[in-house]
Amino acid sequence: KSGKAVYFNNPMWPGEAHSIKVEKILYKEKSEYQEVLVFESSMYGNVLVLDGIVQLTERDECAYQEMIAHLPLCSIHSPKNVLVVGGGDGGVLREVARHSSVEHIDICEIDKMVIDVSRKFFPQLAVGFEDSRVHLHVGDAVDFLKSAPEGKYDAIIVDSSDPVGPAQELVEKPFFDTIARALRPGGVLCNMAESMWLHTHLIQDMISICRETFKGSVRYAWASVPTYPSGMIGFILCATEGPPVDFVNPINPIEKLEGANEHKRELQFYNSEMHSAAFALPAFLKREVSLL
Ligand code: AAT
Repeated sequence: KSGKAVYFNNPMWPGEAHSIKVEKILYKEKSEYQEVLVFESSMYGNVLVLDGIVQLTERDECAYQEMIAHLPLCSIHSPKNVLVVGGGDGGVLREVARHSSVEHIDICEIDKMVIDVSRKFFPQLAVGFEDSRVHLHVGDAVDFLKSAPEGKYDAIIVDSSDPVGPAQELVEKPFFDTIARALRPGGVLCNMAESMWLHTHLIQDMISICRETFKGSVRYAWASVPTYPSGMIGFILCATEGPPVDFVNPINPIEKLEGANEHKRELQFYNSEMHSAAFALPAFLKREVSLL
């Protein structure tokens, strides 16, 4: 009884719930920040759930991790310094590591339990931590970015949870200010940005904050991810003032990157066609968030 009430009352999608059949609960603990649950499903492999919200499944994680990493990294020439915010499962690191131009990858994840659980139950994501370019920082990304050196990063990828728990501040203006400061001129941000069906207002707010903060281009892209609310997820892409960035037409196409597709596992979802197509938006969204 109470379980149902919890899932249908999530303020991010009131009155809605998506169900995935549980074969076996593999792990359930309260960390300092959230409830961490891993279960084996019948159709989607192992599933990671934080505070009752699906963060990833083995079956469809490829769509989210590949898009959030390659949309920004294929939009600039030879990215070298990259920061991942959140992403404690390691999946985004695995994707960033395909780019041989990258020399240094910082990751700032708040919850060590997510990292430990991923190492145990999601080895094909946690493999991302094994790359020698990766430097792990366990802590709040808000603090990490406040003290990050100015202009250090070519790209920042915000792979964070929904803004109801520890990720609350990650959708607010002061956080975006620290990101813009930490990026080099012409550097890029790719930020997880919810569902256009459920969160038009949140997307609108994030886009107006980003337009104020980043003086280069600001665009919205999306991809199909069946186990996320409404079956899709969006991304906001922003560039700081500097060499102009055309997000829609990748200047650093993955197909030309040496070894990117042989790197331990083949790409499952991302290619240059998916990249450009991701920026095509439905009429209602263009109108409501006044996107070009
Ligand atoms: N890779 C896909 C999964 C995620 S995980 C998001 C991560 O962000 C979690 O591990 C969470 O602990 C971390 N996080 C949350 N707040 C902070 C913070 N303030 N600083 C650093 N890390 C943080 C994303 C799934 C998207 C789900 C969409 N519905």
